[in-house]
Amino acid sequence: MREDFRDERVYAQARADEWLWARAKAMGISRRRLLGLLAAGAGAAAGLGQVARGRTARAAPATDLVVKPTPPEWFNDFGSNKEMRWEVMYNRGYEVPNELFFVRDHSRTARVDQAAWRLRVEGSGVAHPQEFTYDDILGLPSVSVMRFVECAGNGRSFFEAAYGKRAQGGQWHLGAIGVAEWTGVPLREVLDRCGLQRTARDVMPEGVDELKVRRPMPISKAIADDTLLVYAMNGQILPPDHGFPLRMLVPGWVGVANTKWVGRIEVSDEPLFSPWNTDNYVLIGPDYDPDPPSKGPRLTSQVVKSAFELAWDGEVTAGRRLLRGRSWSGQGKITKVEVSLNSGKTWQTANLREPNIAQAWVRWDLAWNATPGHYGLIARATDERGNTQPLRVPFNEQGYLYGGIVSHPVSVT
Ligand SMILES: Nc1nc2c(c(=O)[nH]1)N[C@H]1C(S)=C(S)[C@@H](COP(=O)(O)O)O[C@H]1N2
Ligand SMILES: [Mo]
Repeated sequence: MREDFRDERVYAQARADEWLWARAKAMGISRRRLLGLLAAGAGAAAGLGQVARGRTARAAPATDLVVKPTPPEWFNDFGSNKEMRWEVMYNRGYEVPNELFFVRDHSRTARVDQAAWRLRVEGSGVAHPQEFTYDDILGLPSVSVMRFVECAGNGRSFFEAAYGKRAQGGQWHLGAIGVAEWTGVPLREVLDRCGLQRTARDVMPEGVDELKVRRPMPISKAIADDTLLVYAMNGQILPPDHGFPLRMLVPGWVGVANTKWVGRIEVSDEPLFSPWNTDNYVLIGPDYDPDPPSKGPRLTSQVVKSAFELAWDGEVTAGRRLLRGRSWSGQGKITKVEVSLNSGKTWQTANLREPNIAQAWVRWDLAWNATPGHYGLIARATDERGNTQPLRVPFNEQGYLYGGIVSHPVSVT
């Protein structure tokens, strides 16, 4: 049977299985013996450095997939992906604390030994390929910026709400986003030290995770002032789940560009391709044309979105309430947020609170005299470039960039 590699889960599982076979082979374990080990249970296979899942073995407990605690009060659980529940942000500060930050792992969190780790920079676009140790990186000029990291699939479940047809992938609501203060070395500083050539065209950071996730970007984005190799998050050492020892920050762009656990960077005179810009993270659907070798337009910036700091389908007690939420855009600052308390019949303008940082988000609020009943609350933001949230967005098979307005169900009791 041919597997459908457009399905991210199938793709990831196939890659994980290949990795397991390769690893077993390297350890001199035959295919037959490996199957025996797997049949004997996940524990026996753990000696291979990982627990097999899916087709060949029982699912590993979800707790093995990420390192930090992810209690159900804070996160919706999608295996190796943990969606932040928006109610945890109610009336909180600007950034998302590291403990509450969503996690998106294509396979699982990589555990990296900082002493053995190296960053290798190579390819036709650099004159002097080089390796950097962790200390080398810490010794380079650094900056701190407040930015979001958001999964391209954030809001995916709303394709089903809009079209009655489910897009492939985790059915996120709106919690696959977080804002943090990221500290690190501008990627340009590292590339310059490797003799970046004027002919360089594409840059592809690669993770040391099981799947070696690697998502190319154009040189223009790679040398931007705020495109960073990050080693600290909200003033703490980068946690394992978020890419320790080093991750990319590619502001405003699709989450997958923010490669975690970076171990290698390829700089090339030629356009670069990987499954993460040919098969995945491209728009496939009736409104989009293929762009060979990619199956559709390759994703770059995130779109405008808004979320209420409220439980999904939650309850609010009647009375004078302050509705709160946040809006963001990959393309600039948010300039306006409108809220409808009656499913779009009438709109009011929300108060924006400082700070309002481009490619991060803005907090907003609106007084609400809540009377008992069921409500569909809608927020619609506009950014400084005039991008706003449409009624709905064209369907794409993998459910990316759902920036349409969303009706947030709430009961007032
Ligand atoms: N190496 C590697 N980098 C990765 C991923 C991954 O699975 N492996 N997931 C990407 C995706 S799809 C997203 S949305 C972000 C999520 O970052 P976070 O887990 O720190 O929130 O990391 C990106 N970087
Ligand atoms: Mo993502």
